Amino acid sequence: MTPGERDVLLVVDVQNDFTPGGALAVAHGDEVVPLVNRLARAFQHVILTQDWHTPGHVSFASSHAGKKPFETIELAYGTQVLWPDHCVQGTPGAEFHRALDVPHAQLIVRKGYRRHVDSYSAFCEADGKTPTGLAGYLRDRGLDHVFLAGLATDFCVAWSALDARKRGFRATVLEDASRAIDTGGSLARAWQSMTAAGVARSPSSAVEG
Ligand code: VGL
Ligand code: ZN
Repeated sequence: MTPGERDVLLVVDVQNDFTPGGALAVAHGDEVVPLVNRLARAFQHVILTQDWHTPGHVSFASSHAGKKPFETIELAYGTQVLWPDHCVQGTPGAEFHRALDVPHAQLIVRKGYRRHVDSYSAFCEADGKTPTGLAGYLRDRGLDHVFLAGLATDFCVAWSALDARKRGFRATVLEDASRAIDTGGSLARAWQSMTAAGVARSPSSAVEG
């Protein structure tokens, strides 16, 4: 397919902390960068997301006495996986990967910037009710098919794709342009939910241009 006027590429969290050497490195996370750069040139519309946490964020294991990264806790809004400190606002780890080359990106959606609420999804925070504004932005601009690439397949990519479907958008995950964290079976679960919700999966080579 050749991306058209109503198609948008959502590049999820291609940031230093999610790539090798980073605080929450996704295995082979840097390998998505050339694929994303190629894809982005094929799209008229590109949006980036940026994980953007406060110091002492509720999703950090270091904020909970006796807890280690990748353990979970129950919060008012549900189960929260605890992570190493990552993507703290204004730090080098929160910057986009240096090889990411998408100068024509039209919007950067920052998320997870409230200390007591996480946000994997680019559409809605983890409390399930606080919108980021992305759905309204897409509607206002007549964009109705979201193509997703980036990090990580089983968290921010999956949650964004599921929320896109909930809000009536088409959603396609470009599988080889994404990489997963895969903790506690999260990748298999993410694909189960995405398939059930009508999220399509496609190789990035299907996108021409
Ligand atoms: C992400 C865990 C914590 C992601 C963000 O980008 O998938 N994962 N924060
Ligand atoms: Zn995060």
